[in-house]
Amino acid sequence: MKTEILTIIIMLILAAVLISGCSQKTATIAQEKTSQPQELPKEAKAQQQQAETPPQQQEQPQEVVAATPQQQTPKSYNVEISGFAFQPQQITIKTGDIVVWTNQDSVSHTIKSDTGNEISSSSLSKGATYSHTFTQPGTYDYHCSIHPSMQATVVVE
Ligand SMILES: [Cu+2]
Repeated sequence: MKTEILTIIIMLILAAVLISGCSQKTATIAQEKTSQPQELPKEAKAQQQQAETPPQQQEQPQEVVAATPQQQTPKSYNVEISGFAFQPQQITIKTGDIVVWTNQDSVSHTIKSDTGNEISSSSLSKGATYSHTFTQPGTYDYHCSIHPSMQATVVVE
């Protein structure tokens, strides 16, 4: 009798344990199912898409206004050598301008800087020319090496 009762009790306990175990299992499964939020993945997806799509930049290309440098085209100035004199005796030009000397005398002349050798021509016979481009501002005094009394000046601004 005692063993029968015991076995019944054990069986009951086992059954109880099994039932409770099963119910617990199902309960956890149900919990797992319900605990998975169904809306979150959508939101996450939307956020991802937002992150992936590059922000539309409304940057309009700035108009590049090219600064037009006021570069003056070099001018050419004529100096006549006539009557043992430079004419005009003084000229004022801009940096980059050209001076062209033309000997009108039947006598040969030269054009030489008083100091330095910015201006230095060979001996110019009648009709010959000498030209020089002045790239640096300054006052350039010059003379004829054959006739030192022939003196003149180029002022470069
Ligand atoms: Cu001379």
